[in-house]
Amino acid sequence: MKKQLMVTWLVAIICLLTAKSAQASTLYKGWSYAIDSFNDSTQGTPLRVGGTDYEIYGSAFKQTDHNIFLAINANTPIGGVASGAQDGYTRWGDILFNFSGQNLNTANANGSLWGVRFDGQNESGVASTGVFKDVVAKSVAHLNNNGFGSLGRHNQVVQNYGGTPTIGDLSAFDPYFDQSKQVENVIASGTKVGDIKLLSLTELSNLGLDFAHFGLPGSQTIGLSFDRSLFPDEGSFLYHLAVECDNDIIAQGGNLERVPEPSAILGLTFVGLIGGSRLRKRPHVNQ
Ligand SMILES: [Ca+2]
Ligand SMILES: [Ca+2]
Ligand SMILES: [Ca+2]
Repeated sequence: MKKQLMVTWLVAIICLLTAKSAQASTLYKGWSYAIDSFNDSTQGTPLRVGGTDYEIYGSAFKQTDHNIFLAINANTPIGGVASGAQDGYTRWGDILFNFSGQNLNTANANGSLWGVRFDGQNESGVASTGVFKDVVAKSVAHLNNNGFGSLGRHNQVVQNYGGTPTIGDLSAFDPYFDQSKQVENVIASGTKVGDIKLLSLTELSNLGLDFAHFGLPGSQTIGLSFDRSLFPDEGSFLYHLAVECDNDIIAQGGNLERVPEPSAILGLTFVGLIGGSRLRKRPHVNQ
């Protein structure tokens, strides 16, 4: 029994180490941070690169027993900025979570993405803000004045203008994204599972969020939360978020940890008690 227990613990420790090493994000005061390039957004004619209204600097993720928290540091406010877009504004896309381990094209074709819509005026295909499952995503970049036509072309132009394109935890050229097309940035369709709550700067600060620690200069800090139970019980994920025009994109990887249920804790205690009593009895059996 002791040997079995030791093997179980070793496996658990190895799994934990493997899971941690797979994350490129930085953990600080309970939040996991992804930092994006400070100079890989584009805007306007003549073209400006870096530090524009669409610049995304970083994002952060936090899980507790009851909530999931997400935060973004960028220059685009909720509600967007007036632009040459067909609807007159370039707003935020939706946050698109992938738990499948597949690249974005495959997961999207399977309708297995999850989405979080927080900008109620954007060009998402769903009617309200909230958390959505069974999501198929689409790109609205072409409707929002993106003349680049593809992620690869945008990356190239940023480089030509002296910028360094990245996608948060990922390289700008990571095969997760299809370089030959504009990246899907809003929910096309999905099933709503619950609501989100937008958080104030004070609430975020009280939760330990600290973008300043990483020197992020974005004029906007956006934060939201939703109930932990809305998301899958466990598993590693990658999410990405772009402005509607795809003129900057960030991605962050992480790991959802299963929340121990009170009954499971009681069960473990019970097993432990039985195990303990057997161990104590063993010397008597041997005698
Ligand atoms: Ca950026
Ligand atoms: Ca728009
Ligand atoms: Ca970027």
